[in-house]
Amino acid sequence: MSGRSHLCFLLSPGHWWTFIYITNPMSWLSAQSYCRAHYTDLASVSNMAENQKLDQLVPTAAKVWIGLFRDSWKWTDGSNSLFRYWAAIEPNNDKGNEVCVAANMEEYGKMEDWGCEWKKEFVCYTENKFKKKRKR
Ligand SMILES: [Ca+2]
Repeated sequence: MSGRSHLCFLLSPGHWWTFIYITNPMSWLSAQSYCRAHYTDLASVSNMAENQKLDQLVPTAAKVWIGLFRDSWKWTDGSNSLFRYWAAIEPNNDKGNEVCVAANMEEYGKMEDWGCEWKKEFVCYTENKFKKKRKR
């Protein structure tokens, strides 16, 4: 299908994680709704290894919504990861109105706060605890 691509990786033994890159630009809230309806949520990026997966998946010129937003910075999926990878001068809360976070792939996924109403491509995730496949 056009409009999306994805990348699966093993988070820990038996624990798969998939990032799904959605190329239809949406506001952060619409992107969150879309991810929750079709996958688990907007992507949480919890460490440099996951940031590198994001970097592998999303083309360099893109800025993509991820699951981080300001409420003293929280991940929308409830993850308590303290990983932050801010770009220089970010978060700057420009015009006092920047509550949602995009990863700037031109800067290897560094994070920038943005007004949530901007329409951007985004990355969802889904989580699969590995089930042993039985051969039939
Ligand atoms: Ca900013």
